[in-house]
Amino acid sequence: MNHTQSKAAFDEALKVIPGGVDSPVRAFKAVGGYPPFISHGKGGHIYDIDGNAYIDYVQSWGPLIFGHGDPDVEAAVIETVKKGLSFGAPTLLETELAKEVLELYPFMDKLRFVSSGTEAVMSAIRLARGFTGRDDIVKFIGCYHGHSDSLLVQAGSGAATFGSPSSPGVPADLTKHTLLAEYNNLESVKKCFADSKNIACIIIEPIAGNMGLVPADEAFLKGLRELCDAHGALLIFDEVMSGFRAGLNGAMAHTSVVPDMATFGKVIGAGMPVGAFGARAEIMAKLSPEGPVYQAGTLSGNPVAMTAGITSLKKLKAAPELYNELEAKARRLTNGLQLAAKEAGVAIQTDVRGSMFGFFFSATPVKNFADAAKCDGGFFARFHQGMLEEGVYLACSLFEAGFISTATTDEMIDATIAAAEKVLKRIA
Ligand code: HOZ
Repeated sequence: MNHTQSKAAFDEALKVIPGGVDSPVRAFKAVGGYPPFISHGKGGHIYDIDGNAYIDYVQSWGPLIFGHGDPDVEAAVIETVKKGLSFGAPTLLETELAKEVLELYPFMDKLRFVSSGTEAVMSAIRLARGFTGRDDIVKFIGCYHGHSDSLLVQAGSGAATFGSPSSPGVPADLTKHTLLAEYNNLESVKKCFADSKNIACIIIEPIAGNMGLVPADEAFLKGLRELCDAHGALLIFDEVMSGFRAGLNGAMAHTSVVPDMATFGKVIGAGMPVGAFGARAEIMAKLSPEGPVYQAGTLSGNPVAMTAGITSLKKLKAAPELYNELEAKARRLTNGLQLAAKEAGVAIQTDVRGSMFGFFFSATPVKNFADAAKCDGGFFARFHQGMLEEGVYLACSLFEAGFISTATTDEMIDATIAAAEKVLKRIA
């Protein structure tokens, strides 16, 4: 594969943008080499500026459940664009998308839209603190909830990838209110409640996608619910990654545990910048202008973004069987990866939740960040490089999940498995 144009483009970007990218993971630092610069995407493929085609399992880190350039989303967005890009005033579209989401998450009465997952979680935490009148929060090592100060503590995703899970620039005065616990380890959460009587909330990715794909055990989630109830704290499900991905109602399709609040991003905007957070009316009533907890955004509820989200959610609701098909495809892929690894004598763990999949080159199951961090990053990097050269675009860190879209065909998956067989045999 020729990468001449991408290399030149990256060198040029490095002169004017830190690391050449606007979000760190994109720089491919963890896997080496130059990141392909993307010219366009169509269906299950992306194309770089050198003309190389890749089967895309990143799908813009999750939002594109219908793949690139879905004709329905595209047409609806274009119609809305013609009416105006932004008004900073209410439109009918916000109410429409709110109703679409609330119908899928009956424990929530109200929802507020923001412009990113980071904003959604940051605002949800403020609301939880305002509602309970408490300052401390419990977060899990390896979960990533965006890059706001309180949450950038032992975080997954890019923060873990670059070895700075707790970032400089975040005052210790702020992070002292973030209590850390181990994912899937209830005792570690009990210890937090023993240490502090000031816990406003537990925030968790019920299906973690930022330390690779690591779902929470049902008994663990039930234990969190009980602890929150016993101590008057709120349980927040961060569904920025799993929302409308793990199932039509996200992680709720996989657990009987009902949280107090949920946060969203990615699929809710179908590729446009959107986030949202919601809860029952009593909690949302504390939010300005109904209540005193302040939160705002000029572009919040942007009409173009709302349109993309409405079109996407309506399509998903009209064909909920899509989730079975997506899951079947994800399993076809992970089963194939398992066979390819076995043939090459490489240990692998795989998991699937709806259209999300994950794999770890590990001989033992991965239940938390410490397990994930034991995996050989160098081996992952060689696998990633090999797959890229075979035309398969995987997330460029072992601390990320993969995504299947409705445009990902069985042929693409079989080609991916064939590529994995070749690469694993070579690098094993
Ligand atoms: N938050 C995304 C999912 N882990 C990664 C995308 C990014 O950091 O740019």
